[in-house]
Amino acid sequence: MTRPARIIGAPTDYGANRRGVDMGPSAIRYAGLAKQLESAGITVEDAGDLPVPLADERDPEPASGLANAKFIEEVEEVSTRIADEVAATLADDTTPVVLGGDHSIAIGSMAGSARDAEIGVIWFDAHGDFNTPTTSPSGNVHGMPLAAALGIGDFEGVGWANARGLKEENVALVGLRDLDAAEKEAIRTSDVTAFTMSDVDERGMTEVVDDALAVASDGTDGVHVSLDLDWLDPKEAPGVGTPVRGGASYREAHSALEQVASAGVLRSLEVVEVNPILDQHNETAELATELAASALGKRIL
Ligand code: 6HN
Ligand code: MN
Ligand code: MN
Ligand code: MN
Repeated sequence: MTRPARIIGAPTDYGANRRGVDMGPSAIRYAGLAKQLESAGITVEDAGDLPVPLADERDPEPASGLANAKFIEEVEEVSTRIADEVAATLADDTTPVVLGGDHSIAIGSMAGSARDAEIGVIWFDAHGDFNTPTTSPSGNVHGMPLAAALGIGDFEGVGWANARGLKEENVALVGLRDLDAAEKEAIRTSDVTAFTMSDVDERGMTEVVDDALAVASDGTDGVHVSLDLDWLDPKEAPGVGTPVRGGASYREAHSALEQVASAGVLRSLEVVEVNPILDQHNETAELATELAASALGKRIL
C-alpha cells in the first residue's frame, strides 16, 4: 500500500540572493506534479501554499540574535508554519511533498519531520548548506539549513531551527562540488557523511546513493530527502539561482531517486531552488516533478 502524498507550497525567496524562487511552487504545479504522482499510483492532495511574508515589505536586517542571517525572522515565521504542516501531514499517514522556495525552507521541513521521530536526511545538492551566520560569506540563509537543523555553531539551542530527532550520524550529502572554506571545515569536523561529485566519478551514483541510504536509514524511522535542483548539471536544470557545472546527469538523477523509492524509507520530500525567471520553458520545474515522482515510486515499466 502506497501512502498518499500532500503537496505543500512554501513560496519563499528571502533565503537567496536572486529573486524568483518564490514562483517555484507555481511552476512545479504547472509542470504537472499532481498528475505525475497520480500516474505513479499515488493519491494526491494539494494543500496550497503556506502564507509567506513579502520580502519587499520586510527589513532583511536581523532584529536581534543571529546577525548576518538575512530575513532570519521571516525564515523563523515560515519555518514554524512548514514544520507544523509537515508534522500534521505525517500524523495523517501521508507523505509531505514540500515545494520551495529557496532552500531555507528545509529548516521547517526537517524540524517537522523530526518532531516525533528519529529521522535521517539525504541532501542532494551542489552545495553543503552547512554555513552558520558566522561562517557565511553571503548572509543568505539558503546556505545554512543543515547547520541550523543540526544546531551547529550559532544555531546551538535555537529551538525553532533545530530538528529534534535528527543526528549528524544520519545525514548524508550527495553531489557536493561548491563549498566555502569554513563550511568545508565544519563538514569535515562533523559526523555527517559527505559524498562529493568526485566520489560519484570514482564509484558511480548507484553505489554512492546506496551508501547514503544506509547512513540515513541506520536506526531511524524514515528518511527526509531534500532535493536542490542545482544538484543537477546546469545543462539539465538551468532554472536555478546558484548553478555549478559538473552536476548529476538526467539519468543519474532519476536513478538516484528511484533508489530512494525502492529502499522504502522515504518519510518526507522537498524540492527547492527552482527559479522560473532563470528557467528555459519551465524545463527545470518539469524535471523537478519527474524526480519527485521517481522518489515516490514512479517506474518506466
Ligand atoms: N543553495 N555557499 C553559498 C552561501 O551563500 O552560503 C551558496 C549557498 C547556496 C545554497 O543552493 O541552496
Ligand atoms: Mn528583519
Ligand atoms: Mn541547497
Ligand atoms: Mn545548492
